Amino acid sequence: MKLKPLALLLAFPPCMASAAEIPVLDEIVVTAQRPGFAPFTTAQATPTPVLADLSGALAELPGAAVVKNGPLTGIAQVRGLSGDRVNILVDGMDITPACPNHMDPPLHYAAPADTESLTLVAGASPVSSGGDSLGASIQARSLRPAFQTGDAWQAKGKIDAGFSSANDGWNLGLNASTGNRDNALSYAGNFAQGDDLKFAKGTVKNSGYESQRNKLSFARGTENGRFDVSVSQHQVSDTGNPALPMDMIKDDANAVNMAWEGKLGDISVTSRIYWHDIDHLMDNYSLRPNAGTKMYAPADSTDIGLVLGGKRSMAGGRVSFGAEWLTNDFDTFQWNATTNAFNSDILRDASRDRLGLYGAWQGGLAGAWSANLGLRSDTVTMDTGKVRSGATQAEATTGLGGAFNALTHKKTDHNWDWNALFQYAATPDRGYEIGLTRKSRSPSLLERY
Ligand SMILES: [Cu+2]
Repeated sequence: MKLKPLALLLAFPPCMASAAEIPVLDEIVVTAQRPGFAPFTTAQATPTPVLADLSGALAELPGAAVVKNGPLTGIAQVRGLSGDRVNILVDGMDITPACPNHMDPPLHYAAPADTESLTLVAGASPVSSGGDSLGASIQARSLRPAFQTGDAWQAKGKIDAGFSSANDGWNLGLNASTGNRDNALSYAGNFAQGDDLKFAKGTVKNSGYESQRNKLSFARGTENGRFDVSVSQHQVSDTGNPALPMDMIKDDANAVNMAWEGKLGDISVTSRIYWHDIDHLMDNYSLRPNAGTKMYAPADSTDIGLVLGGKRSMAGGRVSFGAEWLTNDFDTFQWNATTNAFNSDILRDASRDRLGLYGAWQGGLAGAWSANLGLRSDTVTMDTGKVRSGATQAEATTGLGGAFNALTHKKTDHNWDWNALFQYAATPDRGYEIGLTRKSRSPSLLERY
């Protein structure tokens, strides 16, 4: 008999009410893009905000590894291809590292505390995910300012902090935002510092780091889309690169990134224009003992990009098309600090321009088959100036420098890519994919010259 009250309770739980009391909700119509053809090798990570460098999050993804040449230097490697062979976009920006040793690979310019997601397509990827690369595609995306409901401005904030006793390292992430129905404004700050890494019998020399990142973002909702603009500043100082012959003494970058996405008639449009400028300095004596010749090497890399893409329903599926125009200006030279004299140019007045055009169709085939078929062209034009050498900084006329200066440096490549990806949905939770792609890339400025 003692069990009866419990049985009654289960039969008539407190939340149960008569049908007449159930409120009838308004019909809600959700309008969104249907998910695209995502290759099965797509994986996504949500980085922990207390990472000093975002590349640490990449190692969690299947097929990916990180070549860690320093605490803020993680070069992406996916299925054996690394560096420039992997296509990496940071908030849609294709960033050319300034450092000839890639102390500053693209993910170096993403703030971990501000990064919402890191997406990897490890295998055969559609041409729309990028060109001029042989391997995987990686996209880092930061938090965008969020609109609120109603006309009143509402404020939100977030603080992330971490400490590591192994190197007395600390990390601070700040995010403050305010917005209403049509406008949103946010500030993101990410600060990290650490000393040399300690172990039982000593320290790992040149493994300390210091970074400061600040970003202001504004978003405006329009009738048929949204406009975003962000201005960011990135400062790194006295960061070791124990695996390389020099250390990163300074790495400052500024960026302006503007995007609009929305609908133009039946077409979903994404557009972006950005400027990203890096001022890099490395040397072989400030952070490490050096009894030999002391050298330093400044480098400057400026990227400007214009990206336009569209999608619309067509031919029983979805057609996507786009154009990307990217230009990079690059300079780097060596200075002898022991004699306080110019040593030589590595690259002088170098430039690399790329125009990418693509078109793709994706949709269902017969039965449970679906496909993504794409074609892409990238035209890459490179050039560089004559190099100087010696304390007089005269243009070289003899030796290797003279032979290089006697050549014509301008080169143009026409590269073609295509992809044919097929998926078969055997059951709702089991599928098969087969894909064939042709990928091509032109050498980087440093590889070519
Ligand atoms: Cu460097």
